[in-house]
Amino acid sequence: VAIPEEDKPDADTVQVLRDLANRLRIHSIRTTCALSTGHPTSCSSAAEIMSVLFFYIMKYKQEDPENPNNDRFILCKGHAALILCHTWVEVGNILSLPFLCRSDLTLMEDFLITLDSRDVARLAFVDVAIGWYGPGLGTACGMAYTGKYFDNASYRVFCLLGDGESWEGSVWEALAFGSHYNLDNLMAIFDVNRLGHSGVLPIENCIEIYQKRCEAFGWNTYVVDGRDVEALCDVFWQAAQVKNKPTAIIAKTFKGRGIPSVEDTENWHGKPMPTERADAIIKLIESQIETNRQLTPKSPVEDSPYVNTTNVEMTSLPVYEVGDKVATRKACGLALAKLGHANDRVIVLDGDTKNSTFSEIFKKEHPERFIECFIAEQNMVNVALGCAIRGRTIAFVSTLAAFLTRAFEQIRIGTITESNINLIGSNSGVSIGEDGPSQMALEDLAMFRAVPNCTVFYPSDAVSTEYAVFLAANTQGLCYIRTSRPETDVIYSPTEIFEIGKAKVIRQSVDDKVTVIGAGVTLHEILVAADELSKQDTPIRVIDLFTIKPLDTDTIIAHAKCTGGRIITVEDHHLEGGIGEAVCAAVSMEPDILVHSLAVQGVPRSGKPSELLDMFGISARHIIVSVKCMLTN
Ligand SMILES: Cc1ncc(C[n+]2csc(CCOP(=O)(O)OP(=O)(O)O)c2C)c(N)n1
Ligand SMILES: *[C@@H]1O[C@H](CO)[C@@H](O)[C@H](O)[C@H]1NC(C)=O
Ligand SMILES: *[C@@H]1O[C@H](CO)[C@@H](O)[C@H](O)[C@H]1NC(C)=O
Ligand SMILES: *[C@@H]1O[C@H](CO)[C@@H](O)[C@H](O)[C@H]1NC(C)=O
Ligand SMILES: CC(=O)N[C@H]1CO[C@H](CO)[C@@H](O)[C@@H]1O
Repeated sequence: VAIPEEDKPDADTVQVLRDLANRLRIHSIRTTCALSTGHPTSCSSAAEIMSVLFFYIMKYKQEDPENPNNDRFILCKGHAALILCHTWVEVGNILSLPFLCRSDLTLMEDFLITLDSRDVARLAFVDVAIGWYGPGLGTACGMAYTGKYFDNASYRVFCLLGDGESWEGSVWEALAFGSHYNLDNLMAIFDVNRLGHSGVLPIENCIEIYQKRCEAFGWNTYVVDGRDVEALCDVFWQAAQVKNKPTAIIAKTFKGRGIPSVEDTENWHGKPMPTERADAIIKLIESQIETNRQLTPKSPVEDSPYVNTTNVEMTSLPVYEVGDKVATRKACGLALAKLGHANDRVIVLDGDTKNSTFSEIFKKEHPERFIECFIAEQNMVNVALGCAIRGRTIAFVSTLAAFLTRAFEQIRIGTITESNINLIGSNSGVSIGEDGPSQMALEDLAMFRAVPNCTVFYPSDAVSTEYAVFLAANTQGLCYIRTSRPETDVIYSPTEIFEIGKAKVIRQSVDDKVTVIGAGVTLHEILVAADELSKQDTPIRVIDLFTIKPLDTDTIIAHAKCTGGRIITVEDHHLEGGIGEAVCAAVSMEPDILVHSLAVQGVPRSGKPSELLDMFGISARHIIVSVKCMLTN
């Protein structure tokens, strides 16, 4: 289909778009020179793409970058951050970039970060932090999925990737996802400038090869000369007519475009132009500018619904009775389904494990809010980040805890973006039994504890699991909920009050000799040990942590002091980075407290859950021995 005359940019507009691109080039060269750092050549290759997108294609309110009706833009190739900032200067939203100093720019280019944590203006037009290449397209998929299926709104999602970046596997996971879910509101633009950081990329500028690959992944595709603003306007118009398929635009570009003896040559990644040459370069580019006109972006269609994702209330108490036998993974699935009734923006993503994590219960009750992400965990976390951006949804990601480790980088990025997603890892530890060591998450607590501001829940029964799910939904920032496979006793009454950072003391007497701390399956081993020890006149105090981070240091120290300073921790996790080390760190300033930790050491094996708890030293029998040992030494 040919683009109708009325949608074609007239000759004047074409020239203004070219001029805007050149102005963006000049700004990028100037700023990077002034700061002696930055990526002017990465900016330069994308200048026409940026001017066409922001001044001819995208629909948004220039005075309100976070407006829910706006088209979204994700700069996957985050090192070109400066061109995005200068585009917004040209858009007129920010007058200049007065706050930029050298370290700000380095930080911004590395992370495309929201700068508010450093007491400078927040870049309201940046939705997601991207300095690690690869996650942008999956995040864009999440935003597009939300736009199409949850918001049912007209806004579209544009994302700009580097060709070097496209060697990341997560880009291909996202391509598979985007076409499977017919995300026709999603446009990926590949800036194929032939060069990466340290050299020439494998398929150079054979844009047809990129095109075939994207087509094979089910995308509608175009190849285009990325310097030609009319051609770019044309393919973006074509793409907007296509239903049920996302579009990939493969743009042949030149790194350092417009800069003599730098354009398309190696060794210029991340280097400002030499100051003695900068003026001449800028003059040359300026000589191609013919107008001083601005263009006003088109207004968005205002059809994005108002959403409220705050203060989700538990409308009825948990239905369990003390003594019921329920696996926490199942209680988690049931709690998600209940949460979904309390707020219609709750969504759940799973990676083909829904009948193990029991997220299938949520799916059954809220099929339109369940996203099957298949076996692509990195992409699943990226999609969830995208769904949660701008507070559009309350997103829960569930899979086996072991499989979340492969999405660790995506999880880290979540904290930089101040993302608000919740991760559920089920089937943790050796207590999964027969499935064997590859499926046993024994390092997940270490991983999530290391993430800044991540709240780590490790509930021990069905009631506390339900409270954990509701607390996570109402907690800003990343949350992790660790659940277990075995069926265990319900130990709490439905009216018990749970708070983040508050442990429960569940056995207590004046004669207690040792404080024993656990969570999840080990708590039940501790209770068995406590019964046996109390028959033998050695009562112990038992603490259920509920959250591993933040850790209830006050409760731990206070109770340890009542039991002669003796603490034993028991966990279905490796020693390194787990509950034992968290407790040791918490009591490290207390000279009279001694901690002994029981944890899974070495590589486990397949077996019956109870056999494995015993084999790896975290069963009731081992707890009894440890208590006695500690008292005789
Ligand atoms: C995951 C990851 N690996 C490596 C890097 C280091 N790095 C930064 S930019 C870059 C080259 C990017 O090339 P390309 O995607 O083609 O972008 P452009 O040429 O437009 O700068 C590399 C390797 C990174 N930022 N993230
Ligand atoms: C969002 O919904 C909650 C729960 O119904 C309510 O308490 C809160 O006031 C609402 N927030 C806004 C901004 O409407
Ligand atoms: C999930 O489904 C698979 C295949 O049907 C089955 O083998 C497995 O036992 C199921 N798991 C659960 C927990 O129901
Ligand atoms: C982390 O949490 C602290 C305390 O709640 C808060 O002050 C800080 O802003 C948070 N940091 C980030 C990056 O969210
Ligand atoms: C903007 C948008 O996508 N609107 C859609 C909302 O849902 C109805 C019914 O499925 C569609 O017909 C609209 O096109």
